[in-house]
Amino acid sequence: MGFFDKIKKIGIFSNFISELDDDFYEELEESLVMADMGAETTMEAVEELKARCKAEKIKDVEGARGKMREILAEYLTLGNAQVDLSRQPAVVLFIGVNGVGKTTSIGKLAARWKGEGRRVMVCAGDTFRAAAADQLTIWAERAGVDIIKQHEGADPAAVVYDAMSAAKARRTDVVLVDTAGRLHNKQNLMNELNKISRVIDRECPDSSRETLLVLDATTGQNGLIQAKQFAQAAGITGIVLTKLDGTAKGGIVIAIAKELGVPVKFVGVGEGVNDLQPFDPRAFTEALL
Ligand SMILES: Nc1nc2c(ncn2[C@@H]2O[C@H](COP(=O)(O)OP(=O)(O)OP(=O)(O)O)[C@@H](O)[C@H]2O)c(=O)[nH]1
Ligand SMILES: [Mg+2]
Repeated sequence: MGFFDKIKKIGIFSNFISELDDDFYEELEESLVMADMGAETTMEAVEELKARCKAEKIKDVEGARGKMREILAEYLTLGNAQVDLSRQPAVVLFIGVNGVGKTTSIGKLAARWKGEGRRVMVCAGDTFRAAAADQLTIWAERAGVDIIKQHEGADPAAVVYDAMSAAKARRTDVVLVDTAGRLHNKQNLMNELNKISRVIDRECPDSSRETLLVLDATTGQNGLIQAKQFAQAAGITGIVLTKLDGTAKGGIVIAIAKELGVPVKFVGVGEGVNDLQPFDPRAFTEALL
């Protein structure tokens, strides 16, 4: 069963009484918190809904449902949802804690962009474990894209340097950079990312840049905490929310988008190469409500 089907099953609005009374708003709040939207975001959204229903004299559940979708869609469209690949070689850096799906998402996106006719390269910036480069190599071969890697334990910034040089020489359109998974409170995160950033600035000063934070949707509210800490340390331009196939609680997307003002750019809905989709706020809120 796909994520949207699961979410539909929650049917936030389905068993509601027909009047917009206190019970209605209470039950709505409960449902949104259950869907992982977070207490704070839920309360703000429901207050906003009350205000709009009052101002626009909406008195029925159907009308309220439409308004709620409108409010959540507004939260989800803060910031630019597109990935900027306009100035080549565009560089897209993937960061996030262990096991969230960074390498897998890179593999899927490399295949997608290659399929769109772009010249794609992946860069094995996770030098922490030898297996990391092996895993990325398999994805690169599958997608038919270039890979730049070094030995285990190499300086990630040195691998990125190699990738930038190769990308310029080969006229690559986009370089996807993998990084080692790490806890958001590790001190060296900022140092390492800064070093990588300086290499890119020096080698490819005119390139488009994105830093995508990869989050596992099944971690719920903890994802919001991770997102806040990474945002402070690294300046993220977008979120990739993975493993939505494993949860019916995608409301965390709304909490993150609203609280950080950072758009969700892609969602992962499975382990296969085609299981990564551009995030569609309208389809999402319609499925949720
Ligand atoms: N069901 C499902 N599984 C996913 C998705 N994305 C990734 N995975 C799985 O999650 C596991 C970890 O994925 P990786 O890509 O290795 O994660 P990572 O962030 O690179 O991990 P580290 O390099 O160890 O930090 C793998 O088994 C993936 O197949 C998704 O959208 N849905
Ligand atoms: Mg990895």
